This record gives sequence, structure tokens and C-alpha cells, in this order.
Amino acid sequence: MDREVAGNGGDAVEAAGTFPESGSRGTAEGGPGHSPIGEGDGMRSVMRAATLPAALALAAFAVQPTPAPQVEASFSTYTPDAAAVTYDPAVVPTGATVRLAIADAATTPKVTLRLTGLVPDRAYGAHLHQRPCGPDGAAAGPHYQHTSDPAATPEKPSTDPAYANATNEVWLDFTTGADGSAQSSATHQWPFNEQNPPRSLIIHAEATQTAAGHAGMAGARLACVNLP
Ligand SMILES: [Cu+2]
Repeated sequence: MDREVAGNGGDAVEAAGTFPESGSRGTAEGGPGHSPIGEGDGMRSVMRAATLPAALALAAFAVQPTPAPQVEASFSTYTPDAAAVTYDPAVVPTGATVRLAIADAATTPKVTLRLTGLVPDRAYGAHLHQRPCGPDGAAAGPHYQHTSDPAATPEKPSTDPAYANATNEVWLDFTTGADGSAQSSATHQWPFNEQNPPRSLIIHAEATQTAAGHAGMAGARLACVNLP
């Protein structure tokens, strides 16, 4: 059985078993009510004393200058406006959470995926796909590819390792920890296509295969997340 993900360009995928629950979710990245400048008396006096350039530098330090687009959602059964859909609640339970962020999409995209509430100690496959989530997993279409496999058709998606690999596609396979959480990330050296960027993340039942004729296959489509 070929269930290894690391064999073919796997260096683009960094999967880790668990990630620490910081307890500060939503506070670090400009959530509601996150003021760029503190409002205490001390801060006001700093602002009075500061020159304009110094004030700008202070503001830049206090907030991320260009927050990465991200989606943060809980999985639910399909509705047309659901951000995250589960097609198999036994393996991606309703209420499991996902946070998916995309940085530098126009240059060197870095996609970061964090999940909670999944089945503990289990390997999942995950990739970015071409179309948005729909009523079933098939709606998301084939994998997003930087260089499209000329032999692929809608009926027969790319399984050529020259195209279906973790360097030419965005693979985010992960293994959950004992608490059912996981994270992974992938960075690429090519920009996302502006007209046809990836539209969704699909979570699959198995780790992604890499052998010729099977490359990119990862079993059933368990869940889908619309990209920001
Ligand atoms: Cu996929």
C-alpha cells in the first residue's frame, strides 16, 4: 500500500500532529474590537508625544499590516452558504472547526490549515480544489494545479505524478493528535491564478497517494471548506 505523502515533492507539506490550544483564539489577528492603538492614558500620552512617523511605526507594530485572507468556521451539513461542509459526519463531525489562511497569494502562497474536533490519531488527505463546495464532494472538481496536466479531463482527473504532486498542487495532508486536532501548511513558489484561483479545500479519507496512475488520489471526499 502506498500511503506515503512524503515521497514526491512532499517537502512542500509540513504536517504536524497537534497544535497547542492557546486559548486566545480570535484575539491575535485583528478580530472584532481589536483596536490598532491602545486606549489607555499611557498610550494617549505616547501618541501626543510621538512624531507622525513614529506613530505610524507604532501602529504597524500593533496590527498586521495586511492580514491574510482567512476563513474560520464550524463544519455543518450542506447549505448553499455554508462556509465548511461535512459529507461524512462520522469522520468530520458537525461542529468540528477549521481555520484556513492564505498569505501572499499573488507571489508565494502560504496556506495554513488548523482543525479541531476530528477523529483522534487519524490520517486525512487534503488539497485545494478548483471549484467551490457543493451538495456533494464531487462539486469541488479536480485539484488546483499550477501547471495543468494536458492529459486530464473532467471525467479523468490528473493522476500523473509529473503534475499531481505536492509541488504543482496544494497538498495539506495531516494526522490528528490524541485530541482530534491537527495543523498543516504548504508554501509554493508560484502565485495563484488571479482569474481562476483555488476555490475550496477538500478533506479526504486517506493520505494522498503518489504512485503513477494513483497520484493525488486520497479516498472519499469527507468535507469541504470554501476559500476566503
Ligand atoms: Cu483532493
